[in-house]
Amino acid sequence: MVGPKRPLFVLFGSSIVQLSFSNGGWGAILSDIYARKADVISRGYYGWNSRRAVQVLDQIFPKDAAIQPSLVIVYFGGNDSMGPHSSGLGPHVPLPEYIENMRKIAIHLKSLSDATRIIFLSCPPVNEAKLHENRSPYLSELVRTNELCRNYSEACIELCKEMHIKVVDLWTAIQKRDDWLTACFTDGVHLSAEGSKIVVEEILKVLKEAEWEPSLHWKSIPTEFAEDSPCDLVASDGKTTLNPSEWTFHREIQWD
Ligand SMILES: *[C@@H]1O[C@H](CO)[C@@H](O)[C@H](O)[C@H]1NC(C)=O
Ligand SMILES: *[C@H]1O[C@H](CO)[C@@H](O)[C@H](O)[C@H]1NC(C)=O
Repeated sequence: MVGPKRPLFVLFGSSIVQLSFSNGGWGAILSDIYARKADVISRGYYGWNSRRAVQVLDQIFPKDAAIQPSLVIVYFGGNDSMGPHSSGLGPHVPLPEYIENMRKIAIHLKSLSDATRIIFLSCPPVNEAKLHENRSPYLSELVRTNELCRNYSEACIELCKEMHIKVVDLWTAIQKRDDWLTACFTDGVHLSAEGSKIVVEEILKVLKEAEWEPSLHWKSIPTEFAEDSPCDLVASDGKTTLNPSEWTFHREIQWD
């Protein structure tokens, strides 16, 4: 642990979470936006489905932890939605089980503390042609279609409505861009920096609009050690100092 205490944000999910600190990913962007405000940490597991997530929920989010997360952003579904393999092995999770697993995750997270907020991300689309092109000689054929992604996305959104959980409809959000097929992925599945920007925009929109008390939107969270100091840079008047603690002009995008 390091001090002072800041709100803890946890990103929990499969590869779209694990890779979110790579290549201008959405985890890295959130971490930058919340610099000096909240600690954004990743519990992302490449290749995981919701079944594996449920098996380790108590280890990742112990109920008796001294500090509970203020926000958990959850993403599972891409791997679950892959078609079943004839051997019974592989990441496929049938839709009804996926919904029950996501429900278990939500119930567990809600039980951590009254102040733990949750956002689910639904399954994003895939570029089917690109996936086909990238077929790996090391893997059995994977059945992955955009229609399957949509069905898992819709089921996730439905569950969130029922459980009053905030949700980002990634399947729809990504496809709003005309060039989504080429712009939003690195390999047809995983998000490029452009795809990640959409994820960030959607998450910030939820955080801004949520009626949560206290608000978790970045502009509402105090900046650590933001007081003026005689050690700050001296202004051109030669008498005062300039406090840089709230500066954001280094960012390529001025996030709202
Ligand atoms: C997706 O859901 C629709 C409507 O429930 C269903 O008719 C369709 O078969 C599903 N698609 C796949 C690929 O499972
Ligand atoms: C699912 O897992 C496989 C590896 O097992 C990975 O290649 C794929 O990108 C993952 N997809 C998502 C959307 O998490």
